[in-house]
Amino acid sequence: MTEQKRQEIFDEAAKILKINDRGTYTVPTHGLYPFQWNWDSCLTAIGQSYVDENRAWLEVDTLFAHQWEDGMVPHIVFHQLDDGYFPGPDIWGTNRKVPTSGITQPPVAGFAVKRLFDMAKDKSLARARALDLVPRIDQWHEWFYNSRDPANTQLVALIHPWEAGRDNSIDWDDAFERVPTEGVTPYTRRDTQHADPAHRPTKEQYDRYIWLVEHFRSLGWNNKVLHDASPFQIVDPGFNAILIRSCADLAELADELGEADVADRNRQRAAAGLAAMESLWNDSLNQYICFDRAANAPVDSASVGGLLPVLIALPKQRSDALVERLSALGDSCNYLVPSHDPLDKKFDAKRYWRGPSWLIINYLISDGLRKSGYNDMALKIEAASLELINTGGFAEYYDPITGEPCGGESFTWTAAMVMEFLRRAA
Ligand code: 2M8
Repeated sequence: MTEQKRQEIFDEAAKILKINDRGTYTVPTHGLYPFQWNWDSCLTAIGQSYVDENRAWLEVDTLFAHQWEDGMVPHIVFHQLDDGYFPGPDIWGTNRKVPTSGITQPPVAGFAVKRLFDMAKDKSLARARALDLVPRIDQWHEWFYNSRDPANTQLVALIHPWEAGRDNSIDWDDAFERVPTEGVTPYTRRDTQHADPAHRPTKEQYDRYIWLVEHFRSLGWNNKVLHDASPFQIVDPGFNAILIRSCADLAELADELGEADVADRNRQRAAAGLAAMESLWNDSLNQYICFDRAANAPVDSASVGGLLPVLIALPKQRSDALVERLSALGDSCNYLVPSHDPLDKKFDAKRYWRGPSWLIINYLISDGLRKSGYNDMALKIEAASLELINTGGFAEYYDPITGEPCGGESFTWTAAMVMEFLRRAA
């Protein structure tokens, strides 16, 4: 790719961040997602720091201004009413001054804030902002182990697929059967008015998403009871890897800032989580897999969640195996990394998290690969990502076989990740 082309792509990415900027937070895309999403914002801040460091810190600050008293950081903050999205604040009923959802999302904040700090040109600004955020991220991490790991396994469970961020992954299919579809208050979906319904979750899946929301709402969003009361409890290796990596990064950052207690606590969490991750290894699929805690059974499903542990300091034998897996996936599609194995009969190339490639996932995976020295595979994934952008624009996700852009357009976190890919390719 020529220098001129790279500059054009960078400028386009910066334009998208600006278009979706609402002053103190950024929406994932106009129309389809009109509020602030948790992991979108943290990853977006990394892109924003290329153009305006102060604005990048503000993005994360705004999210943490809505942290719950118990430590949870909600998955959506409904800053302004907008009936273009369902389910809105009235369905969540969390009863907060600025309404939020009542569940969380992958905790990338520790990872992202460390990255913002490392990238910062204005070190005194970075120090001040990081010092303020570090204890709050630590509190969120503590919340996870208190609320989502009652038996002290050192692995946390999700209680709603939206928490994973991989909303309709094949990983949840069997466990989701236990979530009723009856008794849900009638509703009108809005997502299918913005995006192709064939690329979105099904009606049955939406019924179950909403059943869980109404169930948790009936329990007053009390995190002391939600985990045990949920028929859906999944231990996702991808989600746990993100938490472990964020704990490790927060520990390093806290050390640099002289916050020894935070550093120690998070180092311990990362070490314990890393050891526990081994229980999710599956020899026949040659990758990590989910564990269905409510059914007390492993989930035999080869999704990208099981590859995300490359983000953490795995034993070499495991990371070698995951690189082998990535290489095999590269043989069965044109654009790494598919969210599900294309050879599986349930693979669906265009349906959201059941097959398509997502650039945020590519970013996280290639970051982990580079950190542990697998540069060739990292380069392959970064090149595929830039090719997708070059031919398909800044989409929400892409068909990994044809490269066709799917879902929302002018997508914020896609743009932010591209800035990082361009830097690495420079
Ligand atoms: C998607 O999820 C939301 C619900 O949170 C939705 O479909 O309505 C997911 O891709 C999620 O990972 C992402 O954070 C969100 C906003 O981009 O959209």
